[in-house]
Amino acid sequence: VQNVKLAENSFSIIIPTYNESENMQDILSRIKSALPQDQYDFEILMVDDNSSDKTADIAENALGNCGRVIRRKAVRSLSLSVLDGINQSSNDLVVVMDADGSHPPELIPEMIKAINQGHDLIVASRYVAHAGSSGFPLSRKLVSRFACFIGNLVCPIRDNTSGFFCIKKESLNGVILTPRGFKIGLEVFAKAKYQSYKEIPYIFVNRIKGKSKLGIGAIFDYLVQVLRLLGDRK
Ligand SMILES: Nc1nc2c(ncn2[C@@H]2O[C@H](COP(=O)(O)OP(=O)(O)OP(=O)(O)O)[C@@H](O)[C@H]2O)c(=O)[nH]1
Ligand SMILES: [Mg+2]
Repeated sequence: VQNVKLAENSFSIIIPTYNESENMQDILSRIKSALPQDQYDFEILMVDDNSSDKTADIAENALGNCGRVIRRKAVRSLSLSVLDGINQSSNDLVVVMDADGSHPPELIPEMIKAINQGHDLIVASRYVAHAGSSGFPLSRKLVSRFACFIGNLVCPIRDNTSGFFCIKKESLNGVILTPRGFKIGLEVFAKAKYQSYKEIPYIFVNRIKGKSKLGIGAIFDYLVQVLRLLGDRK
């Protein structure tokens, strides 16, 4: 049957934002084109950390009835923003992705399909066959590879630093997430209770507009996070 909205095609898209005004229109129009409203039933939750460039206002206008903006006023944190979004979402299934165009929303239908085939967690991955990244300098590639290598100490997912994933919220029931810094993905992949997961290949495109928020401190936070997750396993 075509053009029938299935209950399993209902989900929330959580997008953390910090000073992404230049990327708002693009990402929202790509999401809307990738997910025809006669097939998918979704809400978009942009979780903005009090951006100074009016990201939240621009997002609100562009969203229309497709979703809403959660305006955070507390301590700035990408990870806690994603958790706020998950907590306030009204569907059992959530997709988490970046706002800067690095994560192609055109992959979402494939992610939802894989969930409907019985997986609890889908990770959009740069580190499986037919995947990769474009526009990354070698230094950034090496840091990313190394981060995933040590991330494998606490979870089997190859692209375990991915910020583009889809998860059934029931996998997080009773799980206490205490992410530090940037990598909510690693925290979720290491702690969530999922029976089966799948990594789906995609090409990560380095941001074209706007500024990176990833500082050197993020690397330190990441190492502490991995050590803490290792400690939790003991
Ligand atoms: N709410 C919130 N969102 C953030 C924060 N820092 C970054 N973001 C958003 O999280 C996503 C990922 O941040 P990026 O700066 O793109 O990090 P990255 O992809 O690792 O690095 P670049 O692509 O090089 O910038 C983007 O949508 C950002 O706007 C934050 O402190 N709070
Ligand atoms: Mg980015």
